[in-house]
Amino acid sequence: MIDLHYWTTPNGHKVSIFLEEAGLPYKIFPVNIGANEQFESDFLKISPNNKIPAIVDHEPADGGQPLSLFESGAILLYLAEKTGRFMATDLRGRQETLQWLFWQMGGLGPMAGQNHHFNRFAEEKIPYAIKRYVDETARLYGVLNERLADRTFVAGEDYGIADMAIYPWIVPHTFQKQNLDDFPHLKRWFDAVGNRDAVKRAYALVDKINPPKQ
Ligand SMILES: N[C@@H](CCC(=O)N[C@@H](CS)C(=O)NCC(=O)O)C(=O)O
Repeated sequence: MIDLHYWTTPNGHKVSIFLEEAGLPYKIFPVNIGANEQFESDFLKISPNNKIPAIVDHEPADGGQPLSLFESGAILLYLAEKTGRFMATDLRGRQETLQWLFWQMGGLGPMAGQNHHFNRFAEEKIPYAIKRYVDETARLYGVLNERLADRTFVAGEDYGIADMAIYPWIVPHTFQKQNLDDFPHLKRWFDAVGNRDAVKRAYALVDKINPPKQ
């Protein structure tokens, strides 16, 4: 059994998508980041950077004590290695996945996150900051669009953890002031990933855990 410390945000969705895709048994422990639950001492023991997602694997492959992990990229990699799924194991295929996983973790996630912050959440609307992050998000969408011009999924012909890491950061594209019609290859991929049953199940958790306020 895997404990998933989760909230209904892009980084949270990455891990729920993996767990649904792999059919691994898991239990959700909601961490309401809007209510500052990420700062509670029990959670900090698992996730010292006070952010979701985090997991605890009660059946690690070494048969030892439960293993806890934070950082969504590290979690996806761990789960791919644990299950032997959703990442190529040959030298070159593995590097394709890792590059794009790290591209998401170091580029798309942080830049789109700042885009959300300055566009939506900041009380003071700072035109310079909004433009900087909207433009950078557009640049990254362009890079991804090119990448998807001649392959089905981000790492190649097989769907995997790079797709799972990136998809949740494209879902709020309207928020990020991006139009998917400007990125046709990305749009084709986005629709294909969004139509997967496991992805739909992962997103259905939102209504259960953090339903939109009426
Ligand atoms: N690099 C981290 C980022 C995680 C992250 O930013 N989580 C956000 C929600 S998407 C969070 O928990 N924020 C709470 C806070 O910053 O206090 C990862 O990918 O796991």
